[in-house]
Amino acid sequence: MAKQGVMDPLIVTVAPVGAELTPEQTPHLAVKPAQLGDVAEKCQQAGASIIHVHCRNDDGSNTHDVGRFKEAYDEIRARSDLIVQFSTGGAIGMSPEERAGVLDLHPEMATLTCGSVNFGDDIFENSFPIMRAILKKMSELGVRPELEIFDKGHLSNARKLERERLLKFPQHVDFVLGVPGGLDATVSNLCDLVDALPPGCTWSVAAIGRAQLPMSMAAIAMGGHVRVGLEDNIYYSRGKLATNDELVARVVRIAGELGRPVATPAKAREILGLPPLQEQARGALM
Ligand code: KMH
Ligand code: ZN
Repeated sequence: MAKQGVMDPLIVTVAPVGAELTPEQTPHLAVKPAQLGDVAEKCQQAGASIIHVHCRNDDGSNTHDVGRFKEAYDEIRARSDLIVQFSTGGAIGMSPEERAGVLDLHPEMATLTCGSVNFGDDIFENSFPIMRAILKKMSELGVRPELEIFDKGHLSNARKLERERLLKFPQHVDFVLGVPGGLDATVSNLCDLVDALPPGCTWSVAAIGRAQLPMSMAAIAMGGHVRVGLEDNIYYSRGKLATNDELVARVVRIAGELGRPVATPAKAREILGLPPLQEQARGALM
């Protein structure tokens, strides 16, 4: 995995859907697979290289139905080269088996949240048995994890999984900051987390709500990568709803001002050590 620096290409992940957002909150929530395809195309044009995928039923409710994820994948792949990263976090209340079921489709990447965390009034449960089961399935199926870190102890948990030989470092890590119940989205917390990373890891920041823009700017300046999108923040500015591609375009513009080019999906695969798309036996998902 490549070492990252302040002039290196920036990987922009777009997280357009999530599990918490409702269609009542924004008209820009992609509910149908074809809408996700449209978002993927627009976000790749704007400079994104990874799409983090959750799916919805037509009525907007959450689903981790494997068939729905396959439809979403096909729509995304028909209209973009983006690295497709499935969520194994799902929604609060989903069973671990349901969350991990989408791995059967052999996506290039999927998330692994590295510990339980308060999540508003709920608990996002990621006990060691849950993490081990998801990770075992990922390594059996050759799916690359992105480690989701909501709190500093999640890094300790990841190291424990490494000691258990279920995980090898370096990995690509996403710091999810500002979730009510998780670590606050501050630059000093981010610096602390980056300092605590095992050598060679690449990292990005996903900050919630109005912290998304300033924390993205900090990550760009520090040589990290960024995640934007409606899963984490639905506003472009105070009171003005955003589209996913507008949020991508803004961080790309800011990165350009700071002298950081944007990674194409092919470049992002190279940085992350993923095989090129054309070499993947599963150009279409199984
Ligand atoms: N919706 C959250 C409970 C992930 O995608 O891996 C979990 C989540 C993390 O969004
Ligand atoms: Zn997610």
